[in-house]
Amino acid sequence: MTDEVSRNERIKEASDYLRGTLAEGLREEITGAIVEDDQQLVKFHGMYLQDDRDLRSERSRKKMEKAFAFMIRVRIPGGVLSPAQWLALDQVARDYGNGGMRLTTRQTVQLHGIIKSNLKATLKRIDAALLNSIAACGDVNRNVMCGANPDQSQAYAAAIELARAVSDHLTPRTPAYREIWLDGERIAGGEDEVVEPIYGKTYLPRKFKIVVTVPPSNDVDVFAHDLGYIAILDDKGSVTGWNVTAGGGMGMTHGEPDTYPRTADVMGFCETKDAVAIAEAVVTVQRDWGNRLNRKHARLKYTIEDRGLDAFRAEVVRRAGVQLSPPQPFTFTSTGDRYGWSDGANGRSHLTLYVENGRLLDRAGAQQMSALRQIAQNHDGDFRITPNQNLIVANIPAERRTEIHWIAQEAGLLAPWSGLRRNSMACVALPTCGLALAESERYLPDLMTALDEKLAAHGLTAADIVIRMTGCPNGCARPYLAEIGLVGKGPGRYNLYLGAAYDGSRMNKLYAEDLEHGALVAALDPIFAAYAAERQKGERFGDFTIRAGFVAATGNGRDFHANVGNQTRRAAR
Ligand code: SRM
Ligand code: SF4
Repeated sequence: MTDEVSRNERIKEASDYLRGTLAEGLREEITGAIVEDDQQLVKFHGMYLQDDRDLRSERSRKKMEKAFAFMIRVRIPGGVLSPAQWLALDQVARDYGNGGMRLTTRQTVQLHGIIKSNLKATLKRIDAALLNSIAACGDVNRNVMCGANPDQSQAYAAAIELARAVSDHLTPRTPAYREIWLDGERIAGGEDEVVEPIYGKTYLPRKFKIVVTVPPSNDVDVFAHDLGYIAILDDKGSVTGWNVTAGGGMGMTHGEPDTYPRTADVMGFCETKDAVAIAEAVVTVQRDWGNRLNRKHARLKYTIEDRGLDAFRAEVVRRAGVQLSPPQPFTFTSTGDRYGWSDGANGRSHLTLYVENGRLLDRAGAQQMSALRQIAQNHDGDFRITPNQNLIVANIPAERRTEIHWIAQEAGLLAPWSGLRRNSMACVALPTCGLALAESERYLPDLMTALDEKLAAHGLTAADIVIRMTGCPNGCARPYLAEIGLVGKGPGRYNLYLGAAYDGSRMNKLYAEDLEHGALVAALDPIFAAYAAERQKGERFGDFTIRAGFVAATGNGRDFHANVGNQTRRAAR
């Protein structure tokens, strides 16, 4: 490590609050790309420059520029959209994007395939729908997630209110977004602290992620995020306050044990009135204490590991000017979604749909974009994207239940029987993700078909087993919290992790490396057989793989890489 701040720090510092040369770059017609420094800055505006990796070699052979296009990630706190907003995004996706919408693991929508000359028009349409993409990416607080479980409407109302309050409070104040994308007038700059009172000129050392959840559902995977709020309920189901968690994160790099996924610590309990002040204090401590030299060591999880939780908590409490009392008891039961119909308030109902890997498209036999458009056109409730890449059509009046059920069924949006599929997630990976080492979204369905055959043979078709795949170790589908985690190592090859807790409280452990399709199925089949034959009543698959000695249990932080290969029992490979 050098003593020099990382290149991104210099780019931020020189950017004039995220302007850089983006406005000029947009006018440049010779290329579909933008210059390198602006590629970093545009993330703070919710966009990534990408290219279609399927076309790379052909275009290079023809000496053509890469097939550049942008991905836009919309900011949607708690994943809640009105029907009008849904329709606006659907229209934009078809007019300017690749025709589909990608529901993400953090409750947002990504639109892929938007060429540079259409960026402004796209963002103006998004703005007209009262949405934006400010800080959906970049070294700032990202989209704030909120548990989407529709069962507890009273507590959900408190949770979404907190998620929105935190999101609003931590949204960057720079007018750059309005100036560049919406043709806003340049507002005369003020003093630094007026422009960005919380972030300052160089924003945060790295991305920052916040979630709010209501037990017993841990659908947001609270322990995977920088900062989390767990609702504490009284016996009438009202929220009395929040346990605060800090220091979770999933990213790591293969072969670099100094990088590791980490589950968050529970720091203490706060009242609702203090929750936003705590968020600001956590963010500013990370702003000042976080590592700005090495981006691979810059997330809050490393700050807490380096400084210790006690010192971190003391500084947060000092800056917030409020107390954190000891954490209160809570119980999580799962990280999954509750599919199908559930009753809401005022005689209305919610329908949780299954969206395979979050990808919505009109395909032969499954016209999913069209189906959801049809539902939205007559809907006066709302849409909620779940943290598992699924979608809830919320607040449906009794008279529309049958029609909506039928439309969803026709489009293949009802949950399948397979317990594996119901509990699956895969990140985008190829062809758009520049960091992918292997396929993910395009491969997991085929792998699950092969695994489902094996599970059926062992009578486990309906067993709820959490499986997640990513195309690289960055962890975008939170694979280290899956009972079966699959992480891309190279083309067609994956590392296999086992032993996470079903409720999201414990990470998994590396079981086998570099497996291709056949080897993956062969590695898992005997473990399924053992699970079918030897599991105890109610025992989850992840817990079983530890008890049966296939992997050691993972504790926290650096322990993720410890005790790999110390298993007492290995399945034949
Ligand atoms: Fe992610 C980078 C996609 C959730 C950890 N992530 C990327 C990029 C932008 C690739 C890049 O930097 O060039 C991917 C764009 C792919 C594409 O073509 O669209 C990408 N991440 C996604 C999404 C779309 C996955 C999905 O299939 O749903 C998720 C969008 C979330 C959102 O709406 O905001 C997504 N990413 C996550 C999560 C899960 C979460 O937050 O709950 C994680 C792990 C949690 C965490 O942050 O620790 C995650 N993404 C990363 C990392 C590793 C960060 C680290 O600390 O090391 C990167 C790479 C980086 O930041 O350097 C990354
Ligand atoms: Fe890309 Fe890796 Fe994230 Fe998958 S996990 S979307 S391959 S960065």
